Amino acid sequence: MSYRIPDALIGEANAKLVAAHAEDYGALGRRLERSSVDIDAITAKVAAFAVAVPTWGVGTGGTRFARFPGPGEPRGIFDKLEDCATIHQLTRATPTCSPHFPWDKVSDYRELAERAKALGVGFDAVNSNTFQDQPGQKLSYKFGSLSHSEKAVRNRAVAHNLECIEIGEKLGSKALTVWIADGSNFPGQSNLNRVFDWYLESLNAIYARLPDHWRVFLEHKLCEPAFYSTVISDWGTSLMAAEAVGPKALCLVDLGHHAPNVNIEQIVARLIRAGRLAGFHFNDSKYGDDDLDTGSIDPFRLYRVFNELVYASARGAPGFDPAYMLDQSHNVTDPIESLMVSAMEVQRAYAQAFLIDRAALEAAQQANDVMLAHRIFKAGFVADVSPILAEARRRGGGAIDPIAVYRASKYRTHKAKERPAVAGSSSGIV
Ligand code: LRH
Ligand code: MN
Repeated sequence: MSYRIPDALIGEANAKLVAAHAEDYGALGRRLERSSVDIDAITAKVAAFAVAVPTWGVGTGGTRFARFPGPGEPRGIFDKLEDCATIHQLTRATPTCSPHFPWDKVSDYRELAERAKALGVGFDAVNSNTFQDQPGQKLSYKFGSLSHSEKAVRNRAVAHNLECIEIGEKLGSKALTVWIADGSNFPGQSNLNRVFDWYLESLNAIYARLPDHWRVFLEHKLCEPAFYSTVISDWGTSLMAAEAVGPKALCLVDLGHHAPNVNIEQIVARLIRAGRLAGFHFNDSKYGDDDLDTGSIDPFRLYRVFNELVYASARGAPGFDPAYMLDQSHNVTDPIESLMVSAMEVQRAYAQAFLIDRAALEAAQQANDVMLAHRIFKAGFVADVSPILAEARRRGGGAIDPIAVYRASKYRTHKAKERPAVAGSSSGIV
């Protein structure tokens, strides 16, 4: 029988913390009341907020230089599901995971769906992979996939995406995320126009087979692994493609996929206005697609993004129904701890965005009272909403302090015993 953290351990730990927590929650509640903000209303919003865990993120990540796997590494999707369930058990913020194929390929998807159900984890968007060749693959993706110059390779890439949809249907997923590495490293290597036409031809073939109520998420990325041109390099190209194939095609924003200092919240505002915001791959970065923990480098940026999301939801923006997912690589931390903290940081930005007095902000913006507008805008970011996040967890049966309970459970030590290290095992990317 594989080890699960006993819920009693959460109860015992919460019992020791609840008095101090109640005091903090009460104090924050009284403070917010003075600005006619109902703390319980925000706690309810946070409790209903969910962000999906990337299955490829629960194993230790690495770089092209090295990967330093830790004890109890997940050996495959069944172990990954256990770890995803543990993250949700303690945070109550991550009821679904986002799988990646063929990394999470199994022979019996009904068995996988049943195991996930038993663990209380659902499946969010499925991710296709036409950026790596599989062992023995003849039609290589070296020079591209959905935009490859050879029809046979494009067809192979389309077929893989259709297979991902079939798998997703068995798992109860409702969306396909398509990120392609296609691009070039030399000026002149590829025809920048024709590759986009080929991509659209392939995307149309995938779109034609998208089940009802499914959506396809197009993920743009500035560069890497291609370093001169990338076929779907920015939100504008992604939006052109989405509008070219149909209303079920939407644009997914991976925070790390932009040039440094790009104003991502404005891109989010434009995609919301176009009714084409698919959702997010949350992470953080300082230089490139660093895939660092969400909120670890620039939590104010995350807050500015959530301001656009809470504002869109408040005004009932048409077609606004984004999917929230994490997409990170954990090279030096326990991936479970990083994913728990990152899920809570996403919730933090969400809760803080509700503390903006939107009527006062509107008036200050209208009056061009710059400093007043900025201070009203930033008021949410400087508020410590930790008691709200803890209360949402506590009410959901989670831990007031998930990291403390996780460490007290010795979950990783248990898994190290259950999961003998597999030489050459990988978390996915490396
Ligand atoms: C590409 C990306 C994409 C995934 C991959 C694991 O950089 O963000 O979302 O397929 O990481
Ligand atoms: Mn991503």
